[in-house]
Amino acid sequence: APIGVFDSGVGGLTVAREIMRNLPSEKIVYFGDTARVPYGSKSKDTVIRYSRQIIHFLEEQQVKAIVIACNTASAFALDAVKDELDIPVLGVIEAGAKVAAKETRNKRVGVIGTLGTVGSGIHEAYLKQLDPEITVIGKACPLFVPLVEEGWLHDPVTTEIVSRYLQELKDKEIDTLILGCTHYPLIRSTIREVMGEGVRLVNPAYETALQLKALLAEMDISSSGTGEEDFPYRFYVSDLADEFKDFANSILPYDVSMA
Ligand code: DGN
Repeated sequence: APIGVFDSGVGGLTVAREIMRNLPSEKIVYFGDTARVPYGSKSKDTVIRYSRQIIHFLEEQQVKAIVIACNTASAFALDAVKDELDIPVLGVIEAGAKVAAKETRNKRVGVIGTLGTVGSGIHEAYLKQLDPEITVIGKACPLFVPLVEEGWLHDPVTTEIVSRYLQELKDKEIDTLILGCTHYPLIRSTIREVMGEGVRLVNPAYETALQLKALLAEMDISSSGTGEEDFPYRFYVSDLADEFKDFANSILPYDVSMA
């Protein structure tokens, strides 16, 4: 059975991509809610409602586990939905928080994400649980998503905006930064340049793929991957399939076709 992955739109492809790389035997059914993106500026109740609908769709696709690739949906909906399901469901917050807690030396961790994610305080809750001495400095960076979707990954305008948002985190001397939004790994090099080499960048997409791998192994539901299917990935969206496909083709090493 495949892994179900969903996101508010295209961004979750950074999570799907890490699952493809790190769990190459697994099939994936991806759902991008392109008709209702962004989730980052919507209320908790609305994001829970949307997430339930998508989870229902993924269950109909007979998935064996679900990854909520969207940080905002993970922050708002994971707790609400996880006990309603018979299959395991992972968000992207926990794995990133765990690695950040382990990596920080000065116990000053920065978190960047949408307004919804940063406002939820969920990273702080996880991090404090892991180590009460950690100080969490959150900063919502709402302009990053449109910059990435515009394809301005290496652009002076992006560097300027990244510098403006992240100055506060530099001033507060964080040594670890969680990239708490699906799109941010795609501007990682600009964030790295602005923050400097001394700051450890945590990519929750990658950490969640590793967590998923461990979970599947532990539950003994990993796929052995017979390789009989030439393209084990299916993509669904709620709108704008052509735009989704263009974005997917720009970041995945496959020619994506839509279901
Ligand atoms: N996928 C969202 C997230 O990771 O928070 C970003 C896009 C959005 O809904 N604003």
